[in-house]
Amino acid sequence: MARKLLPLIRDAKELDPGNGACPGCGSTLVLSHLVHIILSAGRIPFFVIPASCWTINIGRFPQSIGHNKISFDATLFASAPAEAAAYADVFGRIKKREDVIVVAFCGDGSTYDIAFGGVSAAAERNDNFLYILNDNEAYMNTGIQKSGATPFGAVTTTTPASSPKQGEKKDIDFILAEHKIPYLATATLGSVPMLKDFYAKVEKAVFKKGFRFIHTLNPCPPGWKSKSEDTVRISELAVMSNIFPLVEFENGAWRITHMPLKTVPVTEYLTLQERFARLTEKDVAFIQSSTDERFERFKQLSKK
Ligand SMILES: Cc1ncc(C[n+]2csc(CCOP(=O)(O)OP(=O)(O)O)c2C)c(N)n1
Repeated sequence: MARKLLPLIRDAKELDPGNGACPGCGSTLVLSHLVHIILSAGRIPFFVIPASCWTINIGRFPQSIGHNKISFDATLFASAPAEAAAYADVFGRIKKREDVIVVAFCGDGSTYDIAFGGVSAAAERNDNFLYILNDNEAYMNTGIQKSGATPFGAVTTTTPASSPKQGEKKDIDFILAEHKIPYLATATLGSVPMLKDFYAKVEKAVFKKGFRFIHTLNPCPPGWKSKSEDTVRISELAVMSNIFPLVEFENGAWRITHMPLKTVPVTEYLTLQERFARLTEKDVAFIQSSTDERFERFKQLSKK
């Protein structure tokens, strides 16, 4: 992967300008680089995208983006994992198209809540496709409703300022690892080392078989009430504060893939997002301690 990384990154232009995504949308970066890595690896992606921002961003003719570089099927939430499995079977077993990789690109509302049973079933069957979780921590396309991925203390339209989200974010990484899947990783596009980390993980996942799951955390300026120009910085701070550790689960073992050179308090991440404006000091202390606890767990697991 060290080979020609910078030209690869520089040439990642699979999504044309003028697509339907909001300014500063973190998942645009992820999708663009994802397609680029897959094509550079000599594979053709076939996307399955359940109802979400990306069914709108990607397919509104005539502004549909990427021309013919992205083929996709827009599906219902609940059937997306089963449809991805079926496409993988048709391309692989029936048509012998080893060059095609099926990618399910699904939001957090879909993954954590509405299609959760289908995701679990596909993981348990070890269906042969790559699952990219586009986690922007709420149902964004329909107006910022709380999902199972919404973090403690965040304001959404269904957890308003008078009563921000009380429960914690569902821990999808550990839940899926418990399905004993061949590969799971986390990624977010902050600094260049984090981008490199993403490239290495996607490349690895492309060449593996079975159910591969990459959890990407993607800032959403309208939903997070953050500035568009802060998206990359927020992603970087998510990692530096250990709110979103960059890890990998492979052959039954956890590994931290990127240790921040400098750790920062969670407040640095939280204050760039107005959705957290209602947090009390006690809330921040709670977020800090649960963040530290979870990161310690990854550290212990990585040592094994
Ligand atoms: C069963 C069902 N319920 C609700 C909707 C309406 N709907 C369309 S997109 C969407 C939001 C999806 O949220 P998420 O999966 O987090 O993706 P994002 O919009 O954030 O990209 C909803 C609720 C739907 N299409 N189908």
